[in-house]
Amino acid sequence: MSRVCKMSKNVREVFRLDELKDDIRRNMVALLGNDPRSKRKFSYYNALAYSVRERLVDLWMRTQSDYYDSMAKRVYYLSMEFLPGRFLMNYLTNMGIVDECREIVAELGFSLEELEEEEWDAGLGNGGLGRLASCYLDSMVSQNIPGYGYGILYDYGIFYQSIVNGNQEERCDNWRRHGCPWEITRLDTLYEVKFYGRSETYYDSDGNVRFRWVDTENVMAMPCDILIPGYGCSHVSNMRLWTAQSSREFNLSDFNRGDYIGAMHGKVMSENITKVLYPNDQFLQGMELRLKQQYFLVSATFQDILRRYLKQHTSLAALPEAVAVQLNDTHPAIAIPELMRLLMDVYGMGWDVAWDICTRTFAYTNHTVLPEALETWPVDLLGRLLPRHMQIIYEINRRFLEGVAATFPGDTERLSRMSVIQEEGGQRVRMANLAIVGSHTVNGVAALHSNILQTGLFRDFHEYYPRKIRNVTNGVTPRRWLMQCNPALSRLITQSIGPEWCCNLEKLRELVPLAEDSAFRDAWARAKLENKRLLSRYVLRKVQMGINPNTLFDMQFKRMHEYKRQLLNVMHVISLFNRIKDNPSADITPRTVLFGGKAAPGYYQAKLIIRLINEVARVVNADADVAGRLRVAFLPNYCISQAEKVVPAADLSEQISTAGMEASGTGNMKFALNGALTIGTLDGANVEIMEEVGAENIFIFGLKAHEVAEKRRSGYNPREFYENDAELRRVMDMIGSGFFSPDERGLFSPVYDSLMHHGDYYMLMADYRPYMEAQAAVDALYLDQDQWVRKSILNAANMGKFSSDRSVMEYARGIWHVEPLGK
Ligand code: BZD
Repeated sequence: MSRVCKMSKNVREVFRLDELKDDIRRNMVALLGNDPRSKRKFSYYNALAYSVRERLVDLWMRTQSDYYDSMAKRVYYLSMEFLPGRFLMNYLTNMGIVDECREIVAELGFSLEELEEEEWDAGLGNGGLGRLASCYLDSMVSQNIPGYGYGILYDYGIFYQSIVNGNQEERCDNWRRHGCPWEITRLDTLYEVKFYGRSETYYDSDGNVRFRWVDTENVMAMPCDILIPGYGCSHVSNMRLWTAQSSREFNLSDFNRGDYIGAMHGKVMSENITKVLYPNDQFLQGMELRLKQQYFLVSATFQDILRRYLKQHTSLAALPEAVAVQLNDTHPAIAIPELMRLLMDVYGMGWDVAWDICTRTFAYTNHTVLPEALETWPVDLLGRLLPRHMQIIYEINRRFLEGVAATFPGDTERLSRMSVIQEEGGQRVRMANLAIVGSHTVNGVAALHSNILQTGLFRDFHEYYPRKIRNVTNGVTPRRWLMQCNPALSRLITQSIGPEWCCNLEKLRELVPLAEDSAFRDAWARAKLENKRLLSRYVLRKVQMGINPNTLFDMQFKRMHEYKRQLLNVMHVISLFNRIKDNPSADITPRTVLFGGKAAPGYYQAKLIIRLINEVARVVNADADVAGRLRVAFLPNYCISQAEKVVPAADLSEQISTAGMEASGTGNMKFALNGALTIGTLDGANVEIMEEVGAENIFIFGLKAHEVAEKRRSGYNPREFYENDAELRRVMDMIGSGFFSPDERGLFSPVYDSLMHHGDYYMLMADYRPYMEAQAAVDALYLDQDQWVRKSILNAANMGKFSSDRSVMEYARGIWHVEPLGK
C-alpha cells in the first residue's frame, strides 16, 4: 500500500502527465493520421488510449526484467476465455490518474465518460469463468505475483445480443473492426502448431523406442500482448493471446502447383481457428474446430513457456520449481498429454520422469457439476486430430487404472467410472478425469461446490487421492468492481475509512459501526440514488423506457440458463401483477425488475424465457393499474461495461439457482459489494456470503442442495405444488394458456410443460412459495429505509473475503507455491 500512495503522490511525474495533452495530439496525427482539430470522439479515444499505453511499456519491461533477474517462479493461467471488458478506465484507475486525465480530456473539449463509451468491450468469454480469469490477472499483478494469462485472440467475441419483437437475435461481435489500441502484436514471434498426421515409431541412437509425430498439417501461432497494469503500477504484466496464421510452406507447395485458389482456401481454413468464440456456456458442443482451438492455445503456449524457461535453465527437470500452470476448467486440459509429448518426444525423457514433472506442474479448477457441461471428446476425433496425444492418453490411463486396481482390487465398476476413457456409447476421452489424474491439485470454486466435488461428482477420485481436491472460493477485483464502477460509493468509503480498502478489502469492516450513524446512512443512500439515476438514464437510452429511481431496483443479470431460474423471478413478477390487478388500491412496495443475459444461440428454452420476460414486461408496463408500482425490463446485450452500470445501482440481487447447481457465482459478490441485498438460495458462494454478512442481512429461501438431491432420489412431484397453491396455479395457467402471447396462444407451452409435464428438473414449483415469502420480506424491509440502508452498508462492509486478492493468495500459497515478489 505504501508504494501505491507514493505513486499517487508523484503520479504527474511518473506518468509525465504534463505531456499527456501534447501526446494525445501527437498520436492523433502520427499514429491515426487525423487532424487534431477534428472533434471525432473515436479518434480522441484512440489517441488517448495510445498515450496511456505508451506510459506503461517501460514499467512493463522493468517488471519483466525483475522477474527474469530474480528467477521468480511464474504462474501461467491457461484459459480459453478472458472477459476484460473495456481497458481505458481500468488502466487509468490502476495508474491512479482518473482525475488528472479527466481534466486533461476536458481541456481538449471532451468528458472522460464520453470517450470511455467509444471503446468496445473485449468480450473474449461467455460469462463467469472468463471474467474470473480477468479478475485473477488483476489480482496477481497487483500483488506482485509473476503471473501471465494465456488465451486466444478471437476475431469475434461473444455475440452481440439484440432483442427484436421480444426475441434474442445474435449479431457478430466484430470488436476489432476499427482496431484495438491496447494490443501489441508480435509479428516477429511465430510458433508452429501441428495437427493430424500420424505417430511414427523409431529407434534412437541408444536403441530405445521413440515416437515422432509426422505428416502433420501446420498452422502458425502469433502472439498479441495486452498489458495488465497492477494497482498502483508497481508492476505491469500481460496476457498473451494467440492468433492463427497460415503456415508459409504449407501454402507454397500448393502455390507452386499452380493451385492459387486451393492454396488460398487452405490459408483461410487454417486462419479460421481463432475466428470465433464458441458461445455456449455450460454445454459441450463437441465440434472439431473447438478441439483445434484448445490444442492451438496449448501448443503455442507451451512452446512459449519452455522457450522462456530454457533461457535460464539447462534442464527441464526443475520445471515444476519454476513454472505453475493453472488450467481454467478442462478446456486447456490437452496440455497434460502435450507436455508429456514434449518432454518425451522432443526432450528425450523417459515416461516416469516426464510424468512426475507433469503432475507437479499442473493444477485444475473445476467450474461446474452440470453433466452436459463436462467435456468428453470422441476417441476417433481426438485420435485423428492429435494421434500422438491419443496414444499418450491411453498410456496415462493404463498406468492410472493399474494403480486404482491395486488399491481397490476387484472393483471393476469403480475402474470403469474412473477411467479416462468412457466406453459406453462409443469411446470418448473424459477430460475431467484426465485433468484430475494429471494435476497435483484440483479445486472447486466455493466451499459447497468443492464439497459436492469431493462427495458427489469426483467422489471416487477423492477416495483415491484424499488430499488432491480442495476449495478456493472465487473472488472479484475491488478495483474494477467497486473503485472503478462505483465512484460515488468509493468516494464515500474512502472519506470515511481511508483509501486502503481497495488493496485490503477486509478493511471495509471499519464501515460496520458507521451503519449506526444516520448521517453516514444518508450519504450511503444518496450514493445509491445517484447510481440509480445514472442507470435510469442508461435504460431510457437503451430501451426507451423511463424507470423511477425511487423504486426498489430488483436485478437479475447473468447468462440465461434454466438452472439459474430467471423463470422463477418471472413467476414472482406475474404474481405481483395479479395481486395489483386483484386489489388496485393495495399498498405495495414499488419495484423495477430488470433482467439481462445472453442465451446460447442453440438453447431453445433459454431463448423462450427471454421472450417470456419481454412479453410479461409488455403486459405489465402497459397496464394502468400497475403504473408506478411495477415495471419490468430486459436490457439487451449484457456485457462487462453494462455490468459496471447495473451493479452499482442494484437494491436487490437475485441469486436464485437450484441449490447445488451454481458452482460459485461471482455476480452475487459484485452486487453485495456495492450494497445490494441478496435474495438467494443456499447455493455456490451464497452460502459463504451469508456467513460473512449474517443471516439477518440476506434473504435466503428454498431447498438446500442435499434436499434437492434427496427429492430427486425419492421422486419429486411438481403437480402437488400446483394443486395446493392457488396463486402458483394461476401463474402457471397464465403462462400455459397464452395470456402473455395472445396472438400465439401456444407460444409458452414449452415453458409450462417443462414444469408441469417434464418433471420440473430445476424445482421451481417447490421453491415458488418460499421465494414468494422471501420477496414479501424484501418488500417489508424496503419500506423501512433506515433498516434497509443499514443492511446495505453491512453487506458491503462484510464482503472483504470476496476480493480476488484473497483468492489469488490462496492459490499462490496453497497450490502454486509462489510468494509475492519482493517479500
Ligand atoms: O464459472 C461459471 C460458473 O457457472 C459460476 O458458478 C462460477 O462462479 C464461474 C467462475 O468460477 N462457469 C462458467 O462461466 N462457464 C463457462 O462460461 C463455460 C464456457 C465454456 C464451456 C463451458 C462453460
